[in-house]
Amino acid sequence: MSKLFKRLQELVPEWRAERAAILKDHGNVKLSDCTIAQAYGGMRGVKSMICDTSLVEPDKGLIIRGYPLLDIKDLWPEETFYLLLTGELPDEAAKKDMMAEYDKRSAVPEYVWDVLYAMPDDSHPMAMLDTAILVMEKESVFRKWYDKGMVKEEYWIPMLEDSLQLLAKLPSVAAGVYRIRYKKGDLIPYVQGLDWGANYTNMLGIPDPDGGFAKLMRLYLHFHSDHEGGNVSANTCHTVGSALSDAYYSVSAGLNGLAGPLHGLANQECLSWILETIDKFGGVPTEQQIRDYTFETLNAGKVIPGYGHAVLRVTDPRFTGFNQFGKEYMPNDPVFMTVDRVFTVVPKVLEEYSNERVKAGKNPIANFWPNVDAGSGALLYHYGLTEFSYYTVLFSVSRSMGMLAQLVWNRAVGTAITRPKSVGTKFVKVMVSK
Ligand code: NMX
Ligand code: MLT
Repeated sequence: MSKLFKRLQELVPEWRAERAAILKDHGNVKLSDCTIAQAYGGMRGVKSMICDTSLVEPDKGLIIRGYPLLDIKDLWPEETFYLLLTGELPDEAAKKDMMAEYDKRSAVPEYVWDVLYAMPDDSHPMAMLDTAILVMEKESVFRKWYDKGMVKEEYWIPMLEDSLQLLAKLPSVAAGVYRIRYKKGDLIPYVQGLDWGANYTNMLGIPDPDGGFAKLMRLYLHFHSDHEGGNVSANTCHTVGSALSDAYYSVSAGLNGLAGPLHGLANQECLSWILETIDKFGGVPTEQQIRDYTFETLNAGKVIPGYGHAVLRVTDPRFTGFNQFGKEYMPNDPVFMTVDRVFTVVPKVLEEYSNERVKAGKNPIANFWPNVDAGSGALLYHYGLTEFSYYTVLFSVSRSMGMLAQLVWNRAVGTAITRPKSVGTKFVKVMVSK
């Protein structure tokens, strides 16, 4: 029995008792109102779900189980998952135990490779990853237990097993997607005893003589792991899971949302935009050139990828952490230098542009600052991962930790099936006429 499982066995009854007491004593307390603008506007800011794994404060950014991200930036992803689930930082023994739990479950069924090799050569890597996850659904322990019959209190146990199974295989599957999609040769096997991040790096097959890429990978996997419950991927996974669909269905669904350009695909768009500017100006662009190109992009009706956020109103600490990494390990890399210079220019341009939009009767841009996607691509590019249409797969491997931790937690506390009430335009018109 894993240390994680044992600890959860102790914690789950406490969480249930806490939830029951809150509901019994304060169930009628109002958390939020919802205006018509919010209903039309993606429910922005409406507090209508509970998520304990992490919190995003508009003026601070990601806080995982009470720890601001940059205070725990050196955690390895194995530790992140333990923290997300239990709310506690694992000691060295628990970290090693997590690695052993992944090792035990790392073998990828052969049929996954058959399916991936059979996909069209020009499939998007995200479509490949999501298909690979979905095709493994038949392995679900949750579904088997459910079909046999289990009590609600047990739901989290097979959900945890499915989560560990999936997480243990994801680095191999994601690296396989890379090697198959970009025709890099044979698959590279998983190495028992090597950590999750280094294993993933190794299986991509990109030379890493000084271990710098593995270091970046651990940071990357940790930073993207969770962003509270309302983001598109987590929220989708949550909704699908609330119907008691198993982890394979739920995570695959969540990742289909991550594949959108306003969400996780922004990281590929970002690097593409940065490389375009370098190409256009024949090297690291000047501030004036970046300013001109930013306006050109906006005037063409496009968004500046990597900037703005639905919740954040400051620079994303994940961007700050990646920027610090770049300054330490690749200060003279032209792609990194461009990202850094863009950071000094784009927020001011977005502010000016937003003011013009308001004068023209449009919505302001709510946040001018970089989000997680603005800088990560330059770091990956530096280490030789240059196929940027692959970048959202890396985000996915990491985000699966948050989605799965939320699924286990929700099944542990008995969260109900999601079913908000929708209203029609007629209803709105009647409301406003009163
Ligand atoms: N460039 C140009 N316009 C923008 C930008 C931007 N970076 N950010 C927001 N706007 C526009 C937005 O399109 C909207 O216009 P309209 O009313 O005409 O539809 C207006 O400003 C108001 O939007 P906001 O309230 O500021 O932002 P919202 O919460 O709706 O959306 C994002 C948040 C993140 C979707 C938006 O800022 C965006 O599209 N950013 C660029 C894409 C990106 O970086 N996405 C990655 C987010 C992080 N992640 O990994 O998921
Ligand atoms: C995320 O990491 O999910 C993004 O920053 C988007 C969000 O939080 O809405």
